Amino acid sequence: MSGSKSKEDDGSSRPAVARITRSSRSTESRDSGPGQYGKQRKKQLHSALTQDLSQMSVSGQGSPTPSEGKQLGQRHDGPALGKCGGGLASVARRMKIGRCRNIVVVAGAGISTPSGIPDFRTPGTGLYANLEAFNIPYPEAIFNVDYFSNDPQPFFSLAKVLYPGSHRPNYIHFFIRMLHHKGLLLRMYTQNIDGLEKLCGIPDDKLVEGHGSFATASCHLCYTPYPSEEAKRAIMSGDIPTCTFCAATVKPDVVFFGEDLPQKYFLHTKDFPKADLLIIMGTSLQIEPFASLVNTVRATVPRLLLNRHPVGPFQRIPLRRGDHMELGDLENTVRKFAEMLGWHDDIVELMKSQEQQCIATVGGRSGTCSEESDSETDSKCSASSCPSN
Ligand code: CNA
Repeated sequence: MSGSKSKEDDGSSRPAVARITRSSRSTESRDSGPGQYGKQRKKQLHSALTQDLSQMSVSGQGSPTPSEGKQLGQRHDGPALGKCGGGLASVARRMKIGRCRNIVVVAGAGISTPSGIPDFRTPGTGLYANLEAFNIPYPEAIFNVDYFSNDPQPFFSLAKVLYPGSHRPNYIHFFIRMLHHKGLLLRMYTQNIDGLEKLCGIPDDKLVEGHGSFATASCHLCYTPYPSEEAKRAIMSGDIPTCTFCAATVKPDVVFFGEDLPQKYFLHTKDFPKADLLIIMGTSLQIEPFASLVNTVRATVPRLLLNRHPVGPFQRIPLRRGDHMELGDLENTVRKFAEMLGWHDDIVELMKSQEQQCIATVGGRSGTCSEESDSETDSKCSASSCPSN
């Protein structure tokens, strides 16, 4: 975790780049609505639809009707132009011929919905649609540190759902681990706080948990560290853990709005310029600085969005050259991707062996099964497992 989360700290003692806080981004400014921007966008969309769309690489599960295509031109949030498919296959081809050896993954809550953890924004099932349970006035309050200071209960109720231990990583997590196993993962940047990346065996040095995690805890006021297991025990049994130094409420080191991101996040300044493929999965790209991070790969680097609908720069028509998206259920998409790469059986095998280890570790006891991270590293990628072979 960042050692410099203090809101009192004006950052003047550090270079400007050393402190980035988490913030929610306004959706209004990006939606086409009345006003000049809206008009320009409509015009752009209209001409784009009449152009040859071959450079757009968009596909989706299910075949969209002509009216869906039209809707897409107006508001880019439904299944997209299926007839322009091939994005996934084209990226898989690049990977197979060895042109992607430094892959960066940016992920969000959508990779964990198949594990039974609700995301924020999916209508109906997302946490934002089910706020009554948390008794908060507006969705972001749940991650607002001032709100937490007055009333930690809403966040603690959510924490009970998200605390590592009750959910298992799914096929998508293991696909990312397989990227590492094949020596292709430069780094995974996750916004998730559920710890499933670690649990599936993605090693620490390959992982940036940009919004922190439940692995450590500290006082939300003076940042005195607090034993994470004790914090968990208190929160799970409905108690409030308090700081041994100042008696303020302790919170797991999940990054709230306005708090600094962990120092590890700054690895992005090295990673993104080095990336030769960016895979973005299961995120609405509504939270900064993650949302803008995806724009920092080199202009020639392909970006692949795997999500239910277009988000961030993928809402633009035409797409940037080299941008691809595959829309639909993420687990199905990733399975399809793995099949194209010839990795499906390996992933299933990996999942099985991890589950067996988990059963052996936990035995009859309840609790979290220990992480067994991949011992393979990029350099150890064996000749037969390297996708270029
Ligand atoms: P979000 O805003 O809820 O967006 C999730 C995106 O994933 C949406 O675009 C969904 O359409 C898409 N999605 C969800 N499920 C699927 C699926 N099965 N197939 C395809 N697409 C799917 O969440 P973000 O991650 O963008 O927002 C960042 C917040 C959410 C972070 O600060 C997290 O801490 C926070 N969060 C994390 C978790 C977790 O750790 N599992 C859960 C809920 C919220």
